[in-house]
Amino acid sequence: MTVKDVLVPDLGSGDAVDVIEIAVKPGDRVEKEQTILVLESDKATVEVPSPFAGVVQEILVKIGQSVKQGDKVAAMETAEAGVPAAAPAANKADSAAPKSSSAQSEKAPAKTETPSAKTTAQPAAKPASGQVITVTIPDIGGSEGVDVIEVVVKPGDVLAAEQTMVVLESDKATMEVPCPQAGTVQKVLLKVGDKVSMSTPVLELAVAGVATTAPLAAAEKPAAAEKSAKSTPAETSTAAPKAVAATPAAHETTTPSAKVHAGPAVRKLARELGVDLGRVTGTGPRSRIMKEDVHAYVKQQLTSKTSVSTAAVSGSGLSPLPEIDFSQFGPIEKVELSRINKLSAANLHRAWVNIPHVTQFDEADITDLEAFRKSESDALKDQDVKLTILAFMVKACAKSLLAFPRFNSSLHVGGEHLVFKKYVHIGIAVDTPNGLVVPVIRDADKKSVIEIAKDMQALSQKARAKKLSPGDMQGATFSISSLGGIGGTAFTPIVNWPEVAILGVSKSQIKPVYNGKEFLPRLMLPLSLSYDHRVIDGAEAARFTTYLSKQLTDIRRLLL
Ligand code: CAO
Repeated sequence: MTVKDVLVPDLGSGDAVDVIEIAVKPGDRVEKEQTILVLESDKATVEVPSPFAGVVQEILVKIGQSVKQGDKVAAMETAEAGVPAAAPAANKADSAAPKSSSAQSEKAPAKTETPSAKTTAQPAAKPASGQVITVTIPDIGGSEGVDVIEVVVKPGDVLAAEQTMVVLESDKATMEVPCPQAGTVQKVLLKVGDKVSMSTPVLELAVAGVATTAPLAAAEKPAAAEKSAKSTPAETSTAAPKAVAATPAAHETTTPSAKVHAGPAVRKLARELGVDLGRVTGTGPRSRIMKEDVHAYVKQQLTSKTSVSTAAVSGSGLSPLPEIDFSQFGPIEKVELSRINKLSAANLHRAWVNIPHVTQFDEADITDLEAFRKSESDALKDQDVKLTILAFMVKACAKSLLAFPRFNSSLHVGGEHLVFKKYVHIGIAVDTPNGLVVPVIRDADKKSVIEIAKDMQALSQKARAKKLSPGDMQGATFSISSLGGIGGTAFTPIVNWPEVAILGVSKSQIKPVYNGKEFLPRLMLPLSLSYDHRVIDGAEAARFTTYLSKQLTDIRRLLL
């Protein structure tokens, strides 16, 4: 038995890389080729295999530590004799590595297939701007038939130099292949699952940038500068592999694959389980995704599927809220929600999630309206009619809807067209002990304020007596939610889909209003108009509330 050091193999660059995972611990018996640690640079993840079978004596590095070729990473007790000092393989390491007979500084085989940054670092020639070139796979350490696991570009994409085109994965390494120069992707020549080797074509690229006089390109092909990109004969350019020697530019890459930090084993596991690694949160160093993260993600998905199916609300792609046992904090009581509560919760949530809401606030001077209402109220009381501000509001809204028909429309679910309604039915939110209901005043534009007041009275009584029929609550084209009898200065009501707008009314207050000469006490009514911004733009909403406010300020306009 001898103790041998395991060294960092030739990684294709002299640059330091981080130790991100240590797969073994002292006392572990490892097989030859078994991964003992994982190294990662900005662009490549490399698993370092043990060059021999044996028992781990000591781990000489820590997670997060930077290491370079030749650094000692572990001490192993091994019975193997005559172990080759250096791996054959990947790059130039084999020829350079001395064979150690003392076996005190064995070099781990560089079976990483890491693309060598020493090779083909530049395209053979600098083609002219607009010229179409074929970008190929660079030297990937002599590996053949390496799997394409991600293609992160598509025709039409404008690539910066060094931007990742594809991600390759062998048994032991994952590597991103960057585009050697900026340009526009004309055609992608490979797909996920293809097997590639050095020189396999990746894509056709219309080269961007200032035309170059690159002599090599010009010598090989006729100058392409005057030709259109399409007629330019394709040239070949080889991408420099993004191995451990990532250039600074590569740090700025924002392609999806660049966001996924995971080793080959994790990627394999994800593929087996059908997990999109882009959705998994990595808990390893530099947010690297570990096997446990993939397992945790799968577990969470399975759990959330169960709770979503039993939830009252439809899925929105958001993760569901977790259930909390409040009894752990103090005494509690559970009260079952009414059917109306549950229905309105689902409807409100659906509208809130699906409709981009904006709320426009305004005030209407209702001093004269209120004086008139009071003057008429007593006489109407004898006829059992309660003339409320809300009855005037409904009438003023009906008139405004005729003037602004978009507010009386619905958006087709496919978003292709608007449905303009030639009727004006206004829903009134009524607060009942059982929850919120919205009965509808039909043809409000054709009714007098007194008729509207009578309808409202009848409907709110029916609502509170739980006697509303489904027909009483259907077909509204616009809604009003009045909290004015209760209080508040403004609020943001939720659009009652399939309507596109809703008016919130808050409590009127006497305020000092300047008329250009003096401040006068005026009764001001706060208005909050929420609308579906897909259908109504802000200017139109401001015009609507201004118009409505004018109707309320001088109710003679309602007669026009
Ligand atoms: N400013 C000041 N006072 C107001 C007012 C306003 N904007 N609106 C109503 N009032 C007054 C009324 O004049 C009335 O006073 P009097 O009793 O002295 O005449 C008092 O407030 C109560 O009014 P009301 O509620 O009986 O009548 P209404 O026409 O204003 O409203 C109804 C009817 C059914 C809409 C109302 O009772 C109701 O249920 N409102 C709640 C709606 C709701 O919950 N909306 C929220 C939906 S989103 O969760």
